[in-house]
Amino acid sequence: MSGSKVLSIILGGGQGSRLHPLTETRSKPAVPIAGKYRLVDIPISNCINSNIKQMYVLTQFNSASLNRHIKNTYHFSFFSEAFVDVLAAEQTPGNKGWFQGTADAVRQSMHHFLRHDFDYALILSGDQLYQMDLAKMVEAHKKNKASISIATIPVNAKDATSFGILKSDEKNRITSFIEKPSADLLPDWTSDVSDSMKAEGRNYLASMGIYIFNRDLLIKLMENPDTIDFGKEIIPQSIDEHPTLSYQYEGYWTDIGNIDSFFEANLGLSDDFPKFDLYSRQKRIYTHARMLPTTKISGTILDKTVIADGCIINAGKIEHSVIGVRSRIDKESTIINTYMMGSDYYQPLEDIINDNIVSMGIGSRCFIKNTILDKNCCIGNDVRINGGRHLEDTETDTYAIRDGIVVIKKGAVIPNGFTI
Ligand code: ADQ
Ligand code: ADP
Repeated sequence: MSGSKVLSIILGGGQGSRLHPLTETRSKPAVPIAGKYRLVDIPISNCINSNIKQMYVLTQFNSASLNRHIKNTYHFSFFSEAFVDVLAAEQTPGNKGWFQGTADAVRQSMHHFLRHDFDYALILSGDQLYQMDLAKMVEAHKKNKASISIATIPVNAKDATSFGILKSDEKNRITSFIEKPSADLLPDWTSDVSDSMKAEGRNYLASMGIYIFNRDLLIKLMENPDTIDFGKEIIPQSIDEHPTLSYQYEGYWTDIGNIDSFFEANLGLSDDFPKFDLYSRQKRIYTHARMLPTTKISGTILDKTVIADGCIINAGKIEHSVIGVRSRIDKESTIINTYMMGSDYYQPLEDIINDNIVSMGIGSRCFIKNTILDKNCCIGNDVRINGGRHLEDTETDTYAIRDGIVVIKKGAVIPNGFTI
């Protein structure tokens, strides 16, 4: 990548509410994942590991937790040009306020980008779990003299309808593209993929929503105010005119933009060999270094469980779960298939031993299954939450149910003996 300057633009989420209620009080990039990270740490870490160190995060609103997280985490040397800046949709005389779509978000922020001297704009999604060497993609873009590059991955027919699907020629130049084709159109969109991908039934080449644009072309394309989305307009309208490269990737990559996939991706980290490798030396994921004490566990049977720093665990059993920073779980409680995000702070001991206060964390003799507990939840004693497909989607002040997964809202207080 020597010699070329890359500016990274991370799309942090639109008005959509696919991660609701986790996005009720914070912007999407600030949603906590894997017990100690935030969603935005994934694309930022991929960039840092690829030696791309100038980043903007575009978000619909500027939440306090996102700003605090970025400020507390990404400290670059005073002498370096590196930065991570958050840009929220802003109302100016020239625009309507909210970003209308992905291309509109980039268009509305162009005046910030153009202050920088970059050759290529790298556009990344903020809600994907993957570890990719983005510098190799930039190299391929340059080598092939592409004007646009799209990272692509083979997917199966079931997934193909949720993505942009494309075909390319023998030189990997994209020849046709369709955004989220209906199932009846799929037979026309198969590609010649590798034998291992074929064996898994992954016969369709999907866009990963990761794009490289040459600077001048991006400026030109952003001049047309009628184009709102990359997938719906910019890409299909550009491929005939501007050489567009398919940069094929076959590693682990998953979209975590809704509650179901977010839940699965988090619990997947408790597998014996997780597909997403948090233990890699080369592909490290960065986050806020909190200086927390070690975790203390007593009398708990643990199976396939990931526990972050600073927890105090006296539970009876925890199985196939991810337990986040500063979590407290009391005696004889059973936790199964659950992602507990943890807490932002410790409560004073006098509050925890006061029977009249439902303390932060999980009380005694609880049963909690198929649940996401957002930060700072206070679950009383003898609470039973049995998530699963038998439950219908619903929402109250303290919890929501999405696809059978119970989501306890941030800071919710669930009284003793409550049952879901
Ligand atoms: P989708 O994921 O459906 O498809 P979209 O909803 O536009 O596309 O989101 C792309 C990314 O941009 C996400 O990270 C999202 O949070 C963010 N985003 C969306 N609207 C935004 C806005 N107004 N402001 C800031 N960020 C915003 C896209 C492509 C497909 C491709 C898939 C791969 O359109 O072709 O296959 O990504 O996941
Ligand atoms: P983290 O990255 O550790 O999740 P955040 O920046 O999101 O950190 O917020 C955690 C910080 O919030 C804590 O370090 C603490 O200083 C602060 N905090 C938030 N609410 C409270 C509270 N009610 N009492 C004390 N500290 C709080």
